[in-house]
Amino acid sequence: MAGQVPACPQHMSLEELRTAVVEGERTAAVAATRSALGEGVPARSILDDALVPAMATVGDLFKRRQYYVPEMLMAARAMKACMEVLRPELVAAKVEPLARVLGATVQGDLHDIGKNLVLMMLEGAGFEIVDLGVDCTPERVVTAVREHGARLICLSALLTTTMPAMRETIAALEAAGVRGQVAVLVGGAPLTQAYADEIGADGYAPDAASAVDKAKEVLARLTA
Ligand code: B1M
Repeated sequence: MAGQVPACPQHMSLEELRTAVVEGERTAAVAATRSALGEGVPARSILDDALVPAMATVGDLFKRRQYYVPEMLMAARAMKACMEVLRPELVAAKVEPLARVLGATVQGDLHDIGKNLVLMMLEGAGFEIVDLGVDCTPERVVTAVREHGARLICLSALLTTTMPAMRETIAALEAAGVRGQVAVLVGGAPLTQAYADEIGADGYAPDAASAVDKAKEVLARLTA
């Protein structure tokens, strides 16, 4: 149309990608990721200019109670599917993640929906995730910290009976002499800030969206 500046195709596909992720449209999101790569958009730009802002939008919508867990899960799954396409390109381009994060549901606890959501939101924010799964013993967390050189551990508990395993995990990190090199973030329905303080965690987040902000905050304190 006369007088109209044509939209840059690269910006168009990133815009489509952001929308598809926010709306949890996995197939459309993966197609937009492939098309952006095909147009020569660098993987780094797809991550920084589409996936990370899309997940930030999802986090905001959740905090404002316009999104609930199902919408957030769908968006996170769309983002994860795009990351599968992007990961080899990011590795090839030597793109450094913000930090390596270990995630685990503590010993005795099999609930993993909340933990998975937290880890997906963190991945969407640019962190590298090592998921240790459920029923994770303190010893396994210590071994994984040594093995992966993680800077942040995210511990989740859904049962009042498994909350003490968080304290035991922190004690095991101290006994192993690695507590100083990692920040510990805790969360889960029965948790409170007061309990996090009592067991010596570095931070507590009530939901997956605020876990991203808290993760950045505790990591900044660790490096300060
Ligand atoms: Co279980 N269960 N469950 N359960 N279960 C609860 C937790 C319970 C509250 C149900 C009830 O009685 N009303 C109750 C706990 C009571 C208590 O401890 N006070 C309970 C019980 C008792 C049990 C069993 C003991 C039942 C039995 O066998 N008699 C048993 C225990 C098994 C075990 O773990 N050893 C059990 C088993 C199960 C299933 C396996 C059947 C299944 C889990 C499937 C799975 O996770 N793969 C299950 C489920 C689904 C639930 C409910 C219904 C839903 C939990 C959930 O996924 N919520 C739950 C009742 C309820 O919550 N309405 C219940 C959705 C999820 C997105 O929320 O995990 O809270 P949530 O995560 C949130 C936040 O908490 C936060 O962010 C997330 C999203 O914003 N968050 C973090 C979570 N981790 C975080 C970490 C962070 C930061 C934020 O930083 C690191």
